[in-house]
Amino acid sequence: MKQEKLSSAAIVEKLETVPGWALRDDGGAITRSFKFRNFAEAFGFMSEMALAAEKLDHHPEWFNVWATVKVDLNTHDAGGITKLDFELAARMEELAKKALA
Ligand code: H2B
Repeated sequence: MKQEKLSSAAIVEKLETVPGWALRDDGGAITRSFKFRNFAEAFGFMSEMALAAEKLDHHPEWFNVWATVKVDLNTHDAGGITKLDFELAARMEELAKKALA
């Protein structure tokens, strides 16, 4: 399904539903850094998220060093940020909460 690029106002509004996420400085993605207890937890999160991302057919741009996973989400097909990015962000929040519980 072709996704519509969200307006800046819609992005600001939707960011309130995913605490911890922010608009990247260049406005090209929503971004968040997750800090886990160790590498195994960080990589476990990435493994589980990879399967969820594949199901959604929406894939994160991310960077891992030891217990930190830095994530940027956008929709290159739409040339901006869409509701799919917020769906993936919400899924990440659920999973990260579980990992840190
Ligand atoms: N992931 C992200 N983050 N943005 C996209 O635009 C995107 C994707 N497009 N995963 C999908 C795959 C597309 O390339 C395929 C062809 O459906």
